[in-house]
Amino acid sequence: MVNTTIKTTKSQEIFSAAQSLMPGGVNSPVRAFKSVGGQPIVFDRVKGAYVWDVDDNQYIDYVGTWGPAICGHANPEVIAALHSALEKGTSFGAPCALENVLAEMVIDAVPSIEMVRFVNSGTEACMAVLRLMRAFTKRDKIIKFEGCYHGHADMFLVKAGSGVATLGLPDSPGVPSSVTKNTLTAPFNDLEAVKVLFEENRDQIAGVILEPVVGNAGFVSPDAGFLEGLREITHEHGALLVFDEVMTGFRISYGGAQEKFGVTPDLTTLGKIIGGGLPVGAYGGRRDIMSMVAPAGPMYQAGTLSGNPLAMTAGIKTLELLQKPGTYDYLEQVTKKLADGLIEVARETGHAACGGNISGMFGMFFTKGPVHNYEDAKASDTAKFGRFHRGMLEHGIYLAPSQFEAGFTSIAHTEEDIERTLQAAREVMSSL
Ligand code: HOZ
Repeated sequence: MVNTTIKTTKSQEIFSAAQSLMPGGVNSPVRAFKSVGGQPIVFDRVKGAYVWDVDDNQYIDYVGTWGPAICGHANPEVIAALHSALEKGTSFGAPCALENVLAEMVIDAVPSIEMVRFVNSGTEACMAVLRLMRAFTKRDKIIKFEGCYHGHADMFLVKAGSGVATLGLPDSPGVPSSVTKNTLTAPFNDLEAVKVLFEENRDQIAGVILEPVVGNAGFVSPDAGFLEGLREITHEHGALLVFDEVMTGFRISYGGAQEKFGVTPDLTTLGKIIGGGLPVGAYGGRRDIMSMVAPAGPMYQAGTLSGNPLAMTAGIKTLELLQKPGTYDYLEQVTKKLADGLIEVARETGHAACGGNISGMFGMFFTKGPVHNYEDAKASDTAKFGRFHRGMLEHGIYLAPSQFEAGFTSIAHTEEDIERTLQAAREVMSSL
């Protein structure tokens, strides 16, 4: 059933030509496959659970354009809605009714959000939320967690996950220490470390920001009591709790991690799914805090393409599709089958591995684990992951090209897709 001899001549030609046109041949570092070796495949088209490269090889996709494709790539209903919206124009730079519709959907779904501001990416949402945390509390310091990634803004590039972890980069040149001196870090799942930082920086910490389920250091779940503990500590110190739900929002449940775990932060950032595959981000939260944002209040943040009608349309249709009964049960069912199956295959073939899933988000590390934080994740055999990744690609399975990224499924993935994937994993792991 599996294709073990893919031809990727056109991909190679295009990627070689890209080298002199764009840094590393890409517009976002992880895509370059640097940490897994070999060359990336160049995509031609996507549909449902599948992607096709320019050489016409088909793959079962577990990246889902890094999360947004939860209803399957190029979902016909999303595409039809976009066709109609296109007829009315591509950008307004003025209020439009679609913004109200998506805002209401987000406010209804996400427990912490009473007001929302749409932006164009998760990075932008996190930059803005940081400014808001500081404006509201009149404090400068923040706490983030090692291996968590909140976009590429200067003040978050401290012990960051995603591409920074993938490439093993030290904190980026070009980021002045004067900017990061107020970014304190702690290991994920370590409440004691957070308490110590608050003690050492009394009345100076604006808040704590985290991915409530980490996706940018690979998939790492919060330990029981961790999110609740952060809620208590931040309350106690008059600081804000911010969930970066760019990955988890509308993915691990309709209301995100805060609904799943029953812990309500003060502010939340979103992206990916709420744009249905078009560029969107959002930040929102308590009305009293959001009322500080201009023009309601003095904290400035703006954007020409914010609330773009096409992005709003794709987001609205995607959320409508997700509201259908059974969506999240189905995502849990197929993703659990995949995540458990991968660990079982690793065990059968003699590889130390650990991993898991929550709804349509999953991960697997080549280490016996358990993985509670970035330090644990780094114990993973990344060279083995690279060989596994390449083998899976050759068997028609497209996985995130980094050990330090979560995987994503969609409602378009079938049980048969999962079985084919596990069969491929069995063949590849047997040969590692
Ligand atoms: N930073 C993204 C994943 N966490 C990768 C985005 C991309 O390469 O498209």
